Amino acid sequence: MNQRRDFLRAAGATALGAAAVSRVGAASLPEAVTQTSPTMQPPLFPNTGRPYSPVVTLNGWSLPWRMKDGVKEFHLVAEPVVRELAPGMKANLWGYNGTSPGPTLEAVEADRVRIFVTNRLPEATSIHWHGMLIPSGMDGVTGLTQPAIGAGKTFVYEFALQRSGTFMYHPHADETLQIAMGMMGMFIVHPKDPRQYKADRDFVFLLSAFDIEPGSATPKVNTMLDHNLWAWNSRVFPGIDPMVARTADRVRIRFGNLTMTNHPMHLHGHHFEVTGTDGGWVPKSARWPEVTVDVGVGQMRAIEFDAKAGDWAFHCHKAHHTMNAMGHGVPTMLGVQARGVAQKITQLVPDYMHMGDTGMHDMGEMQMPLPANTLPMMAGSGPFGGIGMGGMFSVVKVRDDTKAGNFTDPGWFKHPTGTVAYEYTGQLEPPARGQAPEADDDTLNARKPSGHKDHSSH
Ligand SMILES: [Cu+2]
Repeated sequence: MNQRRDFLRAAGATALGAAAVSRVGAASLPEAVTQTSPTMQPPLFPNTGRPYSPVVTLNGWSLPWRMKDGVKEFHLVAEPVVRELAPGMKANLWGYNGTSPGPTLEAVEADRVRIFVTNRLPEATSIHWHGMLIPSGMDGVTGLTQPAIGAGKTFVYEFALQRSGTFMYHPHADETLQIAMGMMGMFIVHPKDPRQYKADRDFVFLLSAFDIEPGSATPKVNTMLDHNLWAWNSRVFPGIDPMVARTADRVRIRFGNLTMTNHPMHLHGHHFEVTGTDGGWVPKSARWPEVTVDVGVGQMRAIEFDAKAGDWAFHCHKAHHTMNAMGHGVPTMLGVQARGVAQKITQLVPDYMHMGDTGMHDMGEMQMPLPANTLPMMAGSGPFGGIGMGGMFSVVKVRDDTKAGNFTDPGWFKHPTGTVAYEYTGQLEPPARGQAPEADDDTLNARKPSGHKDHSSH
C-alpha cells in the first residue's frame, strides 16, 4: 500500500515535471531581438496576451515576445556589448541583446513564460529571477539548481508568474565579475486586473556601478566598493534620461540596486510613498510619506507621487555618487594657498593644473584636458549655468501641458514670475553677530581647523 502510494506520488511528480518544461514546446527558438541604442524606447504596448499598462525603461527598452500555445516566449542573449555611459564615453560591458542592462521583460500575473537564454559570453553563465516565486529548479543558481550555461549553449527557463510586482534578473555564475560588467535587467509582472496599482507614468531602472580608469573603457571587475562611475541603467548624468510627466499625474518610479552598496534615493519637491518592494506591493495602510528612501544591495523600491509642475532633481544622496570618474581620488585643496607651489610644479610638469583651493564647483564648467573616452567629474548645464553633477542624478520634468504617452524632453521649466531665487543687490551691511560667550582655551583650540586638540570631549 505504502509502496503503491509512493510510486503514484513519484509518477505524479514526474508528470508535473514534464509538463513544467515541455521540450516539444521549446523545439524552436524565438527571434532574439537586439537593440544597441542608449535612447529611451517608447513603451511596448502588448498586442497579444493579457492587457497591461507598460513601463518605460530609462535609456532602455522592453523585449518583444512571441505567443506560442498560450505561453509567452522571450529570447535573451548574454553577450559583450558596447554601452555609451554618456556622450563622450563608451564602455566595454557585458549585457543582453545588445545593451547593458538587458531589456526589461514585461508580462502579466498568471502568465506562463518560457525564456530562452543563449550564452555568447566567453564563459559560463546562468540567470537568476530575483524575487520571483518559481520552482527551485528554475531559480538559476549555477551548481545548486542547474548546470552552468556553457559558452555557446542555450537553456530554457519556464514558469508561471504567481504575483505581480517588480523583479530583477542577473547571473548566478561568476557574479562578482558578471554583475560588475553590467549583466542585469528588470522583470516587471503587471497585475492581472489592469485597474489595480495603476499609475499614469511608470518608470523603471537599475542602479549599477563601474570602476573604469580615466582613459580606458573596460571596468576593473575586482573592485569591491570604490567604484568611480555610479550609474542608472549603465548611464551617468548628463547621459540619463529625464523623467517627463504631466502635472497631477500619478508617477511611479521603480529602481533595483545591483551595486555593492546602498543608495539613499532623494526626490525634490514632492512627498512620495514606497508602494512596492521586491516582496510585492505595500498595503496602503503600511505606507508613510518620505522624501528619501534607501535602497539596499539586492533590493528594489517602487515609489509613487502626484507630480507637481517644475524641474525636480532626483538623485542618490551619497554626494560622491553624483560625480564621475575624474572627481575620485583627488586630494583636498580647499584653503590651500597653492599659487607658488603650482608655479614650481608647472616648471616640472607643463600640463599640471592645480584645482579646488576655493572649492570644486568651477570644475564642472572648466574645459580641462581629459584623457580620451573620459567624462568630466561634474557636468551638465542648465538654464542658470553649470549643474555640477554626474553619476546618479536626473531630473523629473513636470509640465501642465504634457500629452499622455509623451516622454520627450520638454526643455527647461518656465518658472512663474517671482518664483525663482535671485541675487540681493541692495547694500551689504556687515552681518550683526551675537555676543559670543566667554570662551575657555579648550573651546578656542577645538574650533581651529588645523588644531590638533582632541575633539572628542565636545
Ligand atoms: Cu548612491
